Amino acid sequence: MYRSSDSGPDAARRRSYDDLRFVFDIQGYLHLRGALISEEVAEYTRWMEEAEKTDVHVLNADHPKGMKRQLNRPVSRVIDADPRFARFLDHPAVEPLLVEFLGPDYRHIDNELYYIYPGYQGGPWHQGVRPHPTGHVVDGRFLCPMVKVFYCMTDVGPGEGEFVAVPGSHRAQFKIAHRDRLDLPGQRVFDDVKAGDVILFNEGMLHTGRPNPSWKTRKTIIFNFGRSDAGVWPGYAPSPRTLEAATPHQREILTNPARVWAEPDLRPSRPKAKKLFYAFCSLFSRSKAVSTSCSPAPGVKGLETTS
Ligand SMILES: O=C(O)CCC(=O)C(=O)O
Repeated sequence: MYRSSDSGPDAARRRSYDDLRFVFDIQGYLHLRGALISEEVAEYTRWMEEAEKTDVHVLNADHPKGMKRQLNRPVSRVIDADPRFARFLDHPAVEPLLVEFLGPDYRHIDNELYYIYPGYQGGPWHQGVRPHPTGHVVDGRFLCPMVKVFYCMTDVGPGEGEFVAVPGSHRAQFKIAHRDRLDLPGQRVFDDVKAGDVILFNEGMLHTGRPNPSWKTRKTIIFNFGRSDAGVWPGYAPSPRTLEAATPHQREILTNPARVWAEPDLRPSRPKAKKLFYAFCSLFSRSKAVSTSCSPAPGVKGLETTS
């Protein structure tokens, strides 16, 4: 409900977009409920049933060593198993958000059909990239190095191998011991998911999958993205057949200038002029007045990217 007279579809669209950007910034993730319509869920479920039958050794016959870095639970490189899955590179439910968080020329890093089977013991807590003091917002713009998209293809309730994350940890200033821990303080367990929901998150956020003591399999189509300078994760370079079948825009997303993934160095650093200034100040560090005026400014003003 809004009090202002700023109404109409454009205003509503702008406001909901602003809301999503706000939430992604502070939480590090978005849970887009009902992002896929039921007809889509039914269609993609049929694609998945076919892709599950893929012989992953045949799929990777061109580069068997690449399989070392793949999960294949049940199929990594699912766009190569069935190029129709390239749809998830620029699905309209997420594309504008990827442009906002990664830039208009965002790139593919990896993709999977990812299942959490009954009996799964749970994974280790991890982050695909380091946290960043401002959550990768610099000068009012996102420069996230990695954003992952989960197209959730099954309902997920409590005790069904849920995805779990620590909202806000993409900007954590302190480390937390997370080895061998099932629960972390501040975590959010995604136990209210419906088939057709999309979860997308900043890979700087701590996350993992919980044990699955149920009889249900949690099924997700995962697509992972980076900025224009991102390379693919080893073992995930798309096949020529996939590139040929893709649309021109999808082909662009699949065309990484860098051959393999490397995290860009976004640690705060001082611009050169400031560095010289501080060096000059340190020469006179015995003078109280000078050393006080030279104390480094707090905050993020000195953030630079290496890309
Ligand atoms: O959904 C899950 O169980 C965790 C997946 C995950 O950690 C990842 O894709 O990085």
